[in-house]
Amino acid sequence: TPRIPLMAGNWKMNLDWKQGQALVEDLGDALKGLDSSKAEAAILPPFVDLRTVQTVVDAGKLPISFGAQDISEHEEGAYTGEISGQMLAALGCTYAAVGHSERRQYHGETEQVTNAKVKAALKNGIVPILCVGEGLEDRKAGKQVATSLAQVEGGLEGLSAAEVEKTVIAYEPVWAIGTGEVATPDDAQEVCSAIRDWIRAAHGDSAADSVRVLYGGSVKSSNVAELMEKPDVDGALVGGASLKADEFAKIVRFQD
Ligand code: G2H
Repeated sequence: TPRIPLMAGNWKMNLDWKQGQALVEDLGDALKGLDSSKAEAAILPPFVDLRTVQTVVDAGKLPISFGAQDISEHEEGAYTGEISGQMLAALGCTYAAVGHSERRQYHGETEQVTNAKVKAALKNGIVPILCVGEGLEDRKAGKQVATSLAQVEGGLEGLSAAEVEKTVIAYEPVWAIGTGEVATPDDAQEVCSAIRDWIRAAHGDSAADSVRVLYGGSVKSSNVAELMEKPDVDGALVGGASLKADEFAKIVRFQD
C-alpha cells in the first residue's frame, strides 16, 4: 500500500481562537478540491483553538485533519494544567505530537515521558506523531542517525508491531528548526531511511512499509518538492510556514 503523504502544520504557540478560526477558514478555501489520495493536510493548533477548528472543519467538511501539539501521559484526575487523550479524542483529534524538541528542551520531557505519551495517544485512538532528531553537536560529530534512532527506540518502547504501524515519526534535526537552515534532501533521506530500516528490523515489513516518516525543520513551499522526492520522506511537519493559508496550501500540494 502506498503511503499517502502527510503535511502537518504545527502552529506552536501562535494564533488565538479567533485568529485560528480565520486561518482554518482560509485554509479550507485554499485546499478546495484537494485530492486526498495525493496528500493529507493536518493542523496542530494550540489546545484552546481546537474546539473552534473542529467546528469549522466539520461544518465545511474541509479536507483537513487536526490534532494537538502535546498530550498528557496521565489518563485523568489531579494533574493541573494537563489535557488528556480522552479529551482530545472527544474533540475528534486524529493526531497528537509527542516529544517535539521544544518539549524536550524547554519542558524537560524525558524519553520515558515521551514513551508514556505515545502510549496514551494510542490508547485513546489518537495517532502519535513522535518527533525525534539530533542537535548541532551530534550532527557535527556525525551522530545524527544514532541519536535519532535512540529516540525512536525510546519513544516506541513496549509497542506492538500493530501499534507501531499506526504511528507517524517526524525527523526534525534541531539545528534546522525555525532557523531557516533546512537539511538537504539527502540529509533528510539518510535519517528517514535509517528510521524505516530500524522499524523493519524491530517490527517487520508491514509496520516499516506503513509508517509515515516526516521531515521537519524550516520546510517551505520553495523546498518541499525536493524533500518529497526522497523515497523515505513521507511528508513534512511544518512550523512557521503553516501560519499562512496560501503558503501551507502550496506545501500540501507539493506536486503541483
Ligand atoms: C520544526 C518545525 C515544525 P519550523 O519545529 O515542527 O518548525 O518549520 O518553523 O522550523
